[in-house]
Amino acid sequence: MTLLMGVLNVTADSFSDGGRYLDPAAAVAHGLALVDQGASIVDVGGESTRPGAARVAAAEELRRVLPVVAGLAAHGVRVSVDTMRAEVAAAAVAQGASIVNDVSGGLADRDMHRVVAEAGVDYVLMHWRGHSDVMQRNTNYIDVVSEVAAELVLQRDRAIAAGIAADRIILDPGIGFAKTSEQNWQLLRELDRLQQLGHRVLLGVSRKRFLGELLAGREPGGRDVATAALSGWAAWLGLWAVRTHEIAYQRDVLAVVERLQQG
Ligand code: PMM
Repeated sequence: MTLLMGVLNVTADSFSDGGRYLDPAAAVAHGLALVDQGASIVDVGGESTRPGAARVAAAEELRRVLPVVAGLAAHGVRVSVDTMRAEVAAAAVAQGASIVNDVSGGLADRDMHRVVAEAGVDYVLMHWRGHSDVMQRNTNYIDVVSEVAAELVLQRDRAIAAGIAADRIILDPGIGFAKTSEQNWQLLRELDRLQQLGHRVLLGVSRKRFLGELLAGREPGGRDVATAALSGWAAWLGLWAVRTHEIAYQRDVLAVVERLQQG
């Protein structure tokens, strides 16, 4: 069954939930609410990756993320840490995170693969072509699905060479990261080609801009039904997990798909 990974951004400027959970107690409470609603994993991030965003200093990222990771882990929550920094990944694992979600796939910090290998935890390796301030200039593809797959395989091979076990690696096409809307739709149509690479696959489409474009400029908070439709598609294909802000609608959609698939 496809899992729900709830989004918990401890940031000032994420496009959908920025600024709401900067207080650690509020962040932990929201993470526990996501679990109550049906999330199996809570993904804690301290740095916004919204297109155009500037980077946050490592010390600030640590200050935001660590108390929230520790607080949720103390409640028995399966926590993933959304970071491109090896230093943050290592510290979060020490506080109880059991998944490192690296949107750069190891490209942003050359120590990341080694640190994850030493930690022996699951590793989400996302397709990425540069930091948020420049990524939307890197959307030149001839065949987006083949190129994303090939670039994921390259990083996957580097991760394995650094000592990460193959079955710890989860691939993610990086919807909205160095992709136009049309390229996002093409990747979504052909998700099965990523599954054929032999790893678990995670999908993150929640409330993203291409859904706002489809819905005549609808604001992020009004994109959860569209997100749920894609969660249903992901579940139908058998993806490992979907990363979403909203959980209750998503859980219902996953229950429907699961029931349909019971032969
Ligand atoms: N998208 C965002 C952040 N982290 N992680 C993974 N693995 N996949 C994604 O698609 C992804 C991610 C951006 O969304 P947010 O600003 O709402 O967190």
